Amino acid sequence: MRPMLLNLDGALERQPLLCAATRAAGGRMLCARDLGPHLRLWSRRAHLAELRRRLSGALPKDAEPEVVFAGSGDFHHVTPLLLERALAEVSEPVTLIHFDNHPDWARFAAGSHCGSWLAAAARQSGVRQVVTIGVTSTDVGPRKSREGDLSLIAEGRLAVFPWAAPGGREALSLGGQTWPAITALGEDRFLDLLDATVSTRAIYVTIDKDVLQPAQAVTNWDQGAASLEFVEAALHRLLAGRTLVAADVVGDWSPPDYGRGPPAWLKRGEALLDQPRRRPDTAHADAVNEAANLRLLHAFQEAAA
Ligand SMILES: [Mn+2]
Repeated sequence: MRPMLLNLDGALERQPLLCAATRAAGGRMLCARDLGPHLRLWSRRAHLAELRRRLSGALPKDAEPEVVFAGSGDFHHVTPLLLERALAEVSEPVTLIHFDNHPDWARFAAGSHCGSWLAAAARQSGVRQVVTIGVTSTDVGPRKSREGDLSLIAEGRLAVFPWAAPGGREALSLGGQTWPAITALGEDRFLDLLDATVSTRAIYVTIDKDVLQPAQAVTNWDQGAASLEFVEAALHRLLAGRTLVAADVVGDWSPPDYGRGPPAWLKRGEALLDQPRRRPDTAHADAVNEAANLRLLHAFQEAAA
């Protein structure tokens, strides 16, 4: 398992222990900070295409699976690119395991959005199903869920296990499907259910650290209630007897930089509406996130060994 640091916002270069662990495991940092403002929050296709070009040039894919750390959750829409790289190397169906406080299933026509990338990933050939784990956001509630691309559920491509279901219910019902809330079921029984739900031998894992409780990650988004111990236990359970084809991790807080011009104004407005207005202490955020990233890297390395 080779770590790769995709530096789009400076968050990862402020994590010296993660940088050292990456080098020690034969990985490296790809610096693309010039693309960061264009990609942040949402991106036109041209900038994603430029990132794809740089990834294939600078990080030639070999047989070893990679775990890519990509900085803020505002960049979660790089996951389809990273998944595409991984799928090119495998010839069997893959399940995408998605830890997140949000469903990331919104529809967005103008390119790709950090809240809209899920359908593009779910519909890549080679992906059999997507399993989203840990959502507490009201995005899955009765009113907001209408903004989502629920055809993924109708097509049997998506399962969503919320941490807690909207309105304090014990389960989430959407598009004719019902999934129990993790807190209602209990973590151990949930892991049994998760294991039974994932029907493929190969998995790709994407983790947005906003799924974690605020003591264990500092992100640009509203956060959930899962613990790192829960995520580690889920990875351990999923990877017993399965193959990890690759993984990515986002959710490192960084001060938003959208560049200049009209897209930046739109993004600033949108962030004001959608994101918490806290401005955490950068050194504290970096230290908390670095500790979480190191634990996740370790969990992936252990599973791949
Ligand atoms: Mn996300």
